Amino acid sequence: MSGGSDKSLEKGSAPPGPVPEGLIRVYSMRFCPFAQRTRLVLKAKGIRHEVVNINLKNKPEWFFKKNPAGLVPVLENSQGHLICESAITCEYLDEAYPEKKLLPADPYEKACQKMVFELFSKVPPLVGRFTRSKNKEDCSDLKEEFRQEFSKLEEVLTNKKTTFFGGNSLSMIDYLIWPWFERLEALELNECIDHTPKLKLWMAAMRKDPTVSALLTDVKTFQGFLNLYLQNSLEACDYGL
Ligand SMILES: N[C@@H](CCC(=O)N[C@@H](CS)C(=O)NCC(=O)O)C(=O)O
Repeated sequence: MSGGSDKSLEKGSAPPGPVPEGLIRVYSMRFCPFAQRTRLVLKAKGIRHEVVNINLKNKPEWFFKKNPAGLVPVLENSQGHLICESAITCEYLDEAYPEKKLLPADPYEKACQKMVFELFSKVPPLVGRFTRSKNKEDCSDLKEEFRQEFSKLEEVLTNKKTTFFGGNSLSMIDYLIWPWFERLEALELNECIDHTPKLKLWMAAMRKDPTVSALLTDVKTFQGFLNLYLQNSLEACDYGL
């Protein structure tokens, strides 16, 4: 069983065999924020799982049979069911493994989590744009966009008067949005949360969660990956191994 730090499988590699009974597999990439959502949920719920890392710059041919879009994360269970799209994988895990529920049972509370998810939805593409434009142009416009998106989330915390987005304890929505906040420091975007003190406190509280802290990537390693990734290096996914 792999915990997630195995080298990635690439073009020409043999496909992994069927998933053993009692285990679920996630196809992942160590630095992918979407796959991190799924890994956080697997870990938080204590689900026995294995991680198969995929080299996304040099994908194995067989990976398209797991997800025709060629994206991670993908879940595969011992019945051969395949589930892709990070938010869908997380909801699936919460339903298929009902112990330690991360989503609220109450329909209104669940709807509130989904509304926060929508409110957050501009952040991942913004991080993508920022990552690609770094060092190439002045990023003050993008930074202003970050500030605007973050103030929408600050407002949620202000109105709710809770530490986390679903209440006073950590729940699904916090895990779904966390991976992009974890990367702010490595991207040198920390200044964008200077005017959102509640979001800052939320980040500090998140770092203390045992699941979050177990899956943290240190800043230097992430920057090392990013550097290779931006040069289109085939080795980027395995940086630091
Ligand atoms: N909407 C997808 C996005 C997943 C995604 O973009 N994953 C990236 C890695 S962070 C990927 O697999 N990229 C491979 C590619 O673009 O070819 C989800 O939520 O799962």
